[in-house]
Amino acid sequence: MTGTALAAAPRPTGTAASLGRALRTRRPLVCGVLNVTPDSFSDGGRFRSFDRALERGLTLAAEGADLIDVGGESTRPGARPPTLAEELDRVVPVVEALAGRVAVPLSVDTSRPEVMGAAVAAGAGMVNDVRALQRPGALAAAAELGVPVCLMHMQRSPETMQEDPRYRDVVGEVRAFLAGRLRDCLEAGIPPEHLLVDPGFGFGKTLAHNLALLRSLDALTGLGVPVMVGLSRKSLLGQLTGRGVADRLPGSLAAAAVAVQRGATVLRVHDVAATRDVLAVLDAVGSVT
Ligand code: 7PM
Repeated sequence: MTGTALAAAPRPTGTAASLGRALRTRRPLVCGVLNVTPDSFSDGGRFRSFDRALERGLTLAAEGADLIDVGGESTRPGARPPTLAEELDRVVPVVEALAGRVAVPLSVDTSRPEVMGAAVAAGAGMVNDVRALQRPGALAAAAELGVPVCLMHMQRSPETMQEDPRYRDVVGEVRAFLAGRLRDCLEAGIPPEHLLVDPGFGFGKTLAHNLALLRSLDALTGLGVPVMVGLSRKSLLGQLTGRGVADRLPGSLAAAAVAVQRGATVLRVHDVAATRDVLAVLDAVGSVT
């Protein structure tokens, strides 16, 4: 593969159909992370967090994101989950505003069927669910919406997932879980070309578990659908480098490069422009598999 091939790869525009096409090329895509969380400092409250999220989304688009993942639930270990009304209030206005302003497809990071429906109605073209559509009604909702879906592996729940995670065979267990969810999605009528899987780095995993999954990412590409990875700024990089979250860009870029060389198709990242540079270099030397 050459630099020309990357430049010539179809760039997704704002629809689920074109996102599906871009995914089928298996060229690596960069997904920008857009967290819409309440502003704890200002009593501007939800209006200020809306403004900040919109601005951040426009920046991610300008940096060349192929996809922007909008999420209103912090899955930080131990975080209090938002109510349904809070999550809708955070996510839907941002999706609606961005959909009207950028050509980049939007994904909604949620486990709630109501949020999936409202976000797709507001212009989102994909669902990213860290609970892999296991909440009641989520599988049926996603099937009905007809958009691509990313199924992520998590052991237990965000509240408890980092309390002594254990596996007999982490790669085998994550692969078997995702294979089972893929089967359920196909049975529910989601077409295979709309499905992605993600090992869920940091979600109920120790450093050793995360490294085993990254090393053996080919076990997941073997499932036959694109693999998404979220490694950007995660604590495994802090464990490896000793750095705080603000200083993890070099580690994040190294991890992204490894993931692409091991077959990842979607990189979920905070630093879109820097990640695009990594892809340009890998592609030029034929390291995009
Ligand atoms: C606090 C801790 C806030 C962790 C946010 C996070 C993934 C995801 C997230 C991922 C997919 C983050 C995570 N991570 N969706 N959502 N894969 N598919 O670091 O790895 O962004 S939230």
